[in-house]
Amino acid sequence: MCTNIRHQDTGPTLLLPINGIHLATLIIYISLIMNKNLFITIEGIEGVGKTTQIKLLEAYLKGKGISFISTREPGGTQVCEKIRNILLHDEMDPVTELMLYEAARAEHFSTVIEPALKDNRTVICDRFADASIAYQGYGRGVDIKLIETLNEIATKQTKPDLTIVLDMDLDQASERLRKRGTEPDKFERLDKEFYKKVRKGYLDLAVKEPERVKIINSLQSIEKVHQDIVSVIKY
Ligand code: ATM
Repeated sequence: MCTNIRHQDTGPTLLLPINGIHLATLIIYISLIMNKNLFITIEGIEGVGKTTQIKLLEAYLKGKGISFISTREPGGTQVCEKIRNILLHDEMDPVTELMLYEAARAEHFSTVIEPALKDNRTVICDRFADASIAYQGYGRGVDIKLIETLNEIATKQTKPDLTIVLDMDLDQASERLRKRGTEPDKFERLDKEFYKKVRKGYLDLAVKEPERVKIINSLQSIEKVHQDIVSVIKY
């Protein structure tokens, strides 16, 4: 688990009260906010509006002057983008598929995510380890314990500080995908039953880890979904 709040030496204590709050307390509070880096992952089934919400979140963090990187899985490096291309277009055995996701994750985590977190930057990651639980575990039926073990290896036992699951009814999500009208990859060709299981995977994760995994109803307006995301981030 990465540390959310980095302590900073705030210098000599000032004891001037402003509206009942000591100036020293105020300074510490502001410096804590300014130094708080978070590891945030965004999840959900296809068609829930992840891309739009990630763009809005990036603009929000930029507006706040927060140092961040935005990346994705599978992907985020040249090697991982090559693995992504195989994963999204070729059919394969579910365990092979899992291992390719985990290989990409190990590479991405150690070369992109971990250095950014060590550099005290916030990381927004479009999908991460929970996607393997939801898609390969719930969706494809691969043993969850095996996935958890491989996730721990690939992420050096790091969990996001916050995972936002954008959630909506399957019919609405597939209607959005249909309207998008782009060439479907192998996941977009999968049937409704598969996505029902994946969605359940995400909902179960939120029950299991309610502090970390937050479900946000993405059937609401784009602006309301964004506000809900900001309200759980608490920057
Ligand atoms: P995006 O289209 O959100 O970038 O994700 C690519 C696909 O990879 C996505 N497909 N759908 N739907 C989910 C899938 N995926 C997994 O199956 N397991 C994983 O561990 C990850 C990170 C993604």
